[in-house]
Order: sequence, then C-alpha cells, then structure tokens
Amino acid sequence: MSRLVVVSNRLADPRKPAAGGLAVALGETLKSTGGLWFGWSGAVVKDGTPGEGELRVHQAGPVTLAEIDLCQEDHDAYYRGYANGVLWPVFHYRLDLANLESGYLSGYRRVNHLFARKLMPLLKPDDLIWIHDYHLIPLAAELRAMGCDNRIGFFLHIPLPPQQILAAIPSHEWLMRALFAYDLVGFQSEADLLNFSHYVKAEATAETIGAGQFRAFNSTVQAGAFPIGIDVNEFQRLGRAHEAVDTYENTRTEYSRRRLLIGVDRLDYSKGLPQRIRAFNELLREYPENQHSATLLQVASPSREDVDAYADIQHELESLCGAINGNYGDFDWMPIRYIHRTVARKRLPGLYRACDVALVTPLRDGMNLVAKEFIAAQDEADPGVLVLSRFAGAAEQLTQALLVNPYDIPGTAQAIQRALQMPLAERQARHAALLENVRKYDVHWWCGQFLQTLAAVR
Ligand code: GDG
Repeated sequence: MSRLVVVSNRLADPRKPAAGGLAVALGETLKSTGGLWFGWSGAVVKDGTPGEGELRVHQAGPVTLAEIDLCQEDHDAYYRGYANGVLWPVFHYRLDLANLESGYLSGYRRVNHLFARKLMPLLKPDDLIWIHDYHLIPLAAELRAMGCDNRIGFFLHIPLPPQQILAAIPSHEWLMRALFAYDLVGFQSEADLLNFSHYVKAEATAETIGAGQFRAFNSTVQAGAFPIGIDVNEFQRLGRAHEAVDTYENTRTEYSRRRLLIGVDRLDYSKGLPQRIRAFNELLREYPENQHSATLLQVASPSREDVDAYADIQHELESLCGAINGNYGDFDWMPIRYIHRTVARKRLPGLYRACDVALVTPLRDGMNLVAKEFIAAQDEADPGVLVLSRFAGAAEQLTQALLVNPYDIPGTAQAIQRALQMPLAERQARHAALLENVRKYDVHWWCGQFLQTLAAVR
C-alpha cells in the first residue's frame, strides 16, 4: 500500500481532541500507511521574506507532520486576499463580495510555489498525494513543473459555481487548467460535477473520454462526486460522554417549557444567517402560538474576522437579533439566544439532542456537516427535525429533511412551523432514513472511495 501524503492549507494534528471528523478520518489512513501531512502551521511571521517560510518536520506516532510558517505579506495575499477574498465568495456565487480587482493572485501563486518547493524533497516515488481545497488549486501544477510524477488527487470542499460565474474571475482559465495537472478531482455533489463538466466543455473544448474522464489542455483528468460525511461512531461516542450528557440535561432544564431550535455555523455570509433570523421573525409573526414558546439558539463561531465582508455580516446579525428580542422578548422569554463564540466540540452532540429542530439554511454550501451531526446526535425514539437548504450539497443526499429555499422567508417560516408540529411517527420515519444515509456515507466511506479511485486512475 502506498504512503499517503495529505496537503491542506492548515495542518491539523489528528491526535488533538479538537480535531473534527476530517482530521480523524485522514489521521487513521495516515497512521495505517505511515503517512505525511503537510500544511501551514498557522503562524504568521511579521517581517519574513515573501515566498519563504521555515519548515518544521516532526513525528506524531507513525504520522509525519510537516508545517510551514508564512510571512505577513504572503498570508495577506494568499489566504486573506485571494483564497478568502476572491475564491471563497465567487465559488459561493457571490460576485458582489469578491475583490476581483485586487493584485492578490501573485501572492496565491507564490505560496503555492513555496508549498511545492518545500514538499518536493519530502516525497517518495510511490506516494499517493491528496491535496485539499481552494487554497491549493495550482499545487499539483507546481509539483509537476518540478518533475513530480506521483498520482495526485484534489478535493474541493466548497461548491464549484456555474461557468458564467467562474468566468468572472480574471484568471479563471489558468485556475481551471491547473485542475488538469491532477489525476483525480473530487467534488462534493453531482451539481458541482455538472458545473465542472459544463465549464471545461464550453471554455476549454474538453472532450469526455469515458465515465467522468475529461481531456483538455493536453491532459486527462478523472472527475467525480465524493460527498463528504462525518465520523458517526465518533460523534455518537462523544454524545454519550458526560460533557454532552450534562449539556443536554442543563439545556432541557433551562428551557423546560420551550420548543428549541438550533443553528450552529461559522459566522460566514454563505450560511444564510440573516435570512434564517428573518424567517424566525416571520414564524413568530405568522404563527403567534410560538411566541413565549419557541427559542432559537444560534451559535455563530467567529471566523475570518480580518476579511471585511465578515465584519459586515456580524453587525447585520447583531442588529437583527437585537431587534427581534426587543420586539418580541419578555422578562421570562427571549426569542433568540445568539452566541458569538465557539462552543466546545464535546458539548455539541448534547446541544443538538436537546433541540426539536435544526435550521441548516446556507445560501450555498459545499456539503454542510452540521446537518449530518444533528442527525447523528438525535434520540432515535424521539428525534428532532432537520430543516435544510436546498442549496447545501447535503440536500442531494438528505432528501428526507424538510428542504427549503432560504431566500424564501415565508416558505422557510412555514417549513419551520411544520417541523415544530410534525407528529412523532413522521419524525421517526424521516430520521431513520436520514441516519441510514449519514451512517452509510460517513467520512470513512468518503476517504476510502476517493483514495481507491485515485489509486486506480491512469
Ligand atoms: C467546509 C465547507 C463542507 C461550527 N461551529 C462550531 C463548531 N463548528 C463545526 C461544526 C462542523 C464544522 O464546524 C462546520 O462544518 P460545515 O460543513 O458546516 O462548514 P465549513 O466550516 O464551512 O466547511 C462545507 C466542509 O468544509 C467539509 O468538507 O461541508 O460545505 O464550507 O463540524 O460542528 N465546532 C465547535 N464549536 C462551534 O462553535 N466545536
């Protein structure tokens, strides 16, 4: 079995309890193959030289961790500027928020070149290389230019937008051509794969030469949909531990007479938070029996606060929540508990289980793992209901959820009302089907499927 080499923007130590399902799943495969994980350390060196960074290699059991520091200028251009100021908004269909006139592209290329330069000497001829996400799209092309002939796979964790949106990026052709340096490119959903297919056929006159195989730019790439999952067993184990049980009990005691709704998101404009809050407002207005009864617990964990669009969404959300609490709240009831903090991962399953309804209503999302975590955390005898945006990748799989259009505020409010009133038998039937799907297509399935496909291409 070949050694696995994982490359991601941010290095995660698979041994740390804070690591999510992805780090755990990749960690297991890395362990079994004595693998290497390469990525940015998270450290920004104030007066470092652009295109340079110190590499530190250390052993974590059988896994080798190789981490590199970035200087301020590189970090600003590559991470904050291009990856999160251009690619993230455009890939989430938000041209209005993209900083397309910026000169960040050179920094993005410089850091990908730096990653390749530092990774290259660590590689062995048989290694299977798996590169993750939009920060590192040109990495394989950089490695190829240095003579790397290994099998290289790429997985895009975020959506791929339609051709007409992608084409607004001034260097879109360069970016998409870079995908053809990979042997395998994986997307979250069939919709993303279809967008890829349309783009390469229209912009690069690509030919399809077999199932999921595209030929363009004198190269052939295999492309496929590999919907990511969670580690269901690990999450359910977490749910049985005392931190989660305490959270469950304390939440139920605190809100004993209330119906509870939950939202857990990074504070990001792609997550549809203002629309969700407005739908909750509409619920209270249109179905007043929910006043003094329903409470929305919204966790919005701080994210990318140095990018302007993120500060704007934070202010919008604070003002919306404040207005609703002011208009409807009473001395003994507040409609929204808005928590702008990161909640400990150990508490999440208990929180999910204590709630009657989950609101997972992104405007666009590659997959959305919160939807899957909520399903995994429910009490099968008395499960909660998932209200899910049709624009989350997860909607292709979780068809037994109540699917909503998050832009349709009255429609979303109506679905929330239906969720709150759903009879036990229907809740059980929907949840059983959802859990079966979440269990079958878990993170180990995803990892195995991708790596098997990668090992078999060429
Ligand atoms: C990207 C894609 C795709 C959130 N708040 C807290 C917290 N979280 C955890 C959740 C979940 C994870 O963060 C969020 O995952 P999502 O999938 O919802 O979203 P992104 O962060 O945007 O991830 C996404 C994913 O990559 C994987 O491919 O599904 O579409 O955008 O696990 O539980 N965790 C803790 N406290 C919080 O306050 N501990």
